[in-house]
Amino acid sequence: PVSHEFHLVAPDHLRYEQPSILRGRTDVVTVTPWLAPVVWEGTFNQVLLDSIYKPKNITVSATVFAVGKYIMFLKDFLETAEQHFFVGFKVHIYVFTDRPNEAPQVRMAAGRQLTVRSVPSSKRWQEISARRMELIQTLIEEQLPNRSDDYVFCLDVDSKFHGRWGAESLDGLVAVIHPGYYKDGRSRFPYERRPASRAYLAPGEGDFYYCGGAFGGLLQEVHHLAKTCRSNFEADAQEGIEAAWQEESHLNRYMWINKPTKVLSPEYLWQDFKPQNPEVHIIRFSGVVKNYAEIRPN
Ligand code: UD2
Repeated sequence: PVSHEFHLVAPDHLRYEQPSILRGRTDVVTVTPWLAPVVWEGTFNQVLLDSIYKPKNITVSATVFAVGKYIMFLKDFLETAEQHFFVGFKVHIYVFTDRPNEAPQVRMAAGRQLTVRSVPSSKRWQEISARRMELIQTLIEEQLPNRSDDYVFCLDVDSKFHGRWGAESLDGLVAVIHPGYYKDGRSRFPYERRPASRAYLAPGEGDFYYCGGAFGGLLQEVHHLAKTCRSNFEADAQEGIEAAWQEESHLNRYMWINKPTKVLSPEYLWQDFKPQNPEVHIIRFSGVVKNYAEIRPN
């Protein structure tokens, strides 16, 4: 089958507002220096995008981990995903948990399915968070059909959807700007700063600080990312080193070398404790406030 990734076909009957190359968002940057779009509200037409992507009959998968007490976040995550995440598309959500019996029963709309997979528990939260890369890698190898135009997003469970997250986010390799650092200079980014780690970024390196809590893209792209981050993480561990922010540090290193083809603004991962900034016109997905001492195993 021919990949339709770069072949956007719109129905010719569709009428929508005339695009302009003179007017648009002026308060934010909407393209990176390597010419990847940065997705902000007001930069895309959702009706147009839906009518381009729906006929392609793609499946959008999502992975979410709910290990230990994090199972308590799963119900809200799944229920709000029903309301906002790729509504009208074929969606397959894979939940990884050590408590499959406690997974909530959530009614999924037609065309949407949920698969719960068992994973071992862990005593260290760092390990749970970091092992996700390994499980994402094997999921893509073993479970996801080899379809060159399907997508997967990997998302933190301690979060909820509040607004549309749809076809505008689709691309080869998709990273999300972390809401905590997007106004800072790169010297303040919490990259791994020890040269001994494979996640190391030197002063003067790095484009943005991307979050570990949301990333995605085409299956083969995410597979390459997960495999690379996993092997670098494990090689570091062999040498007794754990990157400052575990897999998030390795992801940031990866995205420095492998530039994302689309960048999602912090609309796509906000944090509930932060007041909404004026350039953020809509919060689509946001981390809930949590008490680390209560929910983490250590
Ligand atoms: C940040 C990142 C997170 C990860 C982490 C570094 C964002 C918003 N969050 O968040 O993605 O990169 O730093 O390690 O970018 N989990 C469990 N059970 C546990 C602990 C974690 O299931 O006991 C899973 C769960 O899906 C959770 C994810 O791992 O959403 C990340 O852990 P976190 O939310 O505790 O990490 P946090 O908030 O420090």
